[in-house]
Amino acid sequence: MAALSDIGVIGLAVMGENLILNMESKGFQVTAYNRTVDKVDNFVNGRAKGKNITGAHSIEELIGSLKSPRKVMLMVKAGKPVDDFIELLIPHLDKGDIIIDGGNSHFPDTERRVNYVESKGLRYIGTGVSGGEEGALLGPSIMPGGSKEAWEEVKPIFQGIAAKVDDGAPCCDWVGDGGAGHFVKMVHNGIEYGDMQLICEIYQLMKDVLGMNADEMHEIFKEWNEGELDSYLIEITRDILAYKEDGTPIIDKILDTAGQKGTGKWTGTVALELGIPLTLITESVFARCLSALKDERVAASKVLTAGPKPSFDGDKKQFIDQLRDALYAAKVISYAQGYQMMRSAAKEYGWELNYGNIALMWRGGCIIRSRFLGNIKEAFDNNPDLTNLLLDPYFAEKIQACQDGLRKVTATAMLNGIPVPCLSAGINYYDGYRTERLPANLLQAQRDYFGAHTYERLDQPRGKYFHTNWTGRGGETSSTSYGV
Ligand code: 2AM
Repeated sequence: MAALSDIGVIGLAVMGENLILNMESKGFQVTAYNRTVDKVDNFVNGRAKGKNITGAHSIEELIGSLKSPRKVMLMVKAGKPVDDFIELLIPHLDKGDIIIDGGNSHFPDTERRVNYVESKGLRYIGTGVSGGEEGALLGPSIMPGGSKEAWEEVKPIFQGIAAKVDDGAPCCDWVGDGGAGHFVKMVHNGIEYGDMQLICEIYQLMKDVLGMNADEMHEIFKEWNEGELDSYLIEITRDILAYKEDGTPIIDKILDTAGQKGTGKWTGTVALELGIPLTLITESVFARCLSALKDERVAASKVLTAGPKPSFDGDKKQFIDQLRDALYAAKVISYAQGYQMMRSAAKEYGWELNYGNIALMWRGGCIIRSRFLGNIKEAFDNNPDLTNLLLDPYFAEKIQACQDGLRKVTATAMLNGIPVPCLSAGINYYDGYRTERLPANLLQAQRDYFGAHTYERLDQPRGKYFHTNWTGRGGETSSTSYGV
């Protein structure tokens, strides 16, 4: 009889298969199962041939092949399939066994499943797995959360297969209770949306304002990737710009409508629910939505013809340096917003998040991997209670050095009629965050005028509320006193 397996994986789509092959290559024995059982045999006799991978043809066979405490990882479509498999697994599992969901589940679902599975005497982990198909095979970023006592059991496997950075540190650590792992994965995806849109805005400025061609832009991204912008997304942008089809850059032939699978939207929605100004990421989601209205945009371009035509008569080299600074500054702001949201969620959901470790988990293996995440890790390691990344001494100096570039680039874009929703969200946040006195005094006055919502005063202690009878008709009753 074959040795018992260290882990069972359900779901033989590419991500599942690649994770299994990764686990096996790190010395773990794995059992593979799939709803459509034919795929089990195809896999075992194909990519898994000759490896320490066992195929199971039923849930019973899968469960019977596992070492105790049993670990079963779901790599199936998010949503109902995860709940269905949990129901199928529960009757076969014993106290202390662990169900792991490695798919792209929304964190409230994971939060609910942790409670449910724990109520059955079992343990549950919901984990973000990032890095796409290649990451799954060679080393993804893994963000697990859920039943804390299960962590020691799965740690050797997860850290064994995760990407490693510089000093060999794995891009995987315990994130927190409940849905914390999938929450952090969701923020990761939102940040990915923001990073991508920022690069796209810079690209459009290079192309339409500076009139650069794909080869020229390729050279700039190549240079940037050797400096502090060094990251996977800059690297692939560099390579995309160099890619030719029949001698011409393929980028010039690709339709300008963006798709989305919804995880960026979740990030924006949750930010609104938490009341966090996650402006840059949210604009990046809307930018995709606007891009999708291709037919409307084509029609509008014939009607709304008033507006500047791009032109540039300044110092091109200087503007390219400003573009680099703008990209860096906006990226710092986007991450600052993402971290602010994680802090707020931790408070709301009672999670103890280690922000430095989160940066380390994203440092390698995933789409947003970058050199700069090493600096973010340092910032939170130096001060785990940092309120805002922009206030860390390193980043405060950096953002102040680069803000002028972001400002000039955004202004130039607007004067040239180039839409830059994310760059402008970045500079607006920077200026908003550092403004001691915003015009919300007027806003409070308006609210008090029409709704008797009251206001606090600069010349009185915080927490004391005042109402003015603005028109002489409203009386002295404030809304709090009549309970609206
Ligand atoms: P399948 O091969 O039987 O379709 C990615 O789609 C993975 O999720 C596949 O392993 C797929 O199984 C599984 N999957 C998709 N929908 C499912 C469902 N409703 N129930 C169970 N597994 C499902």
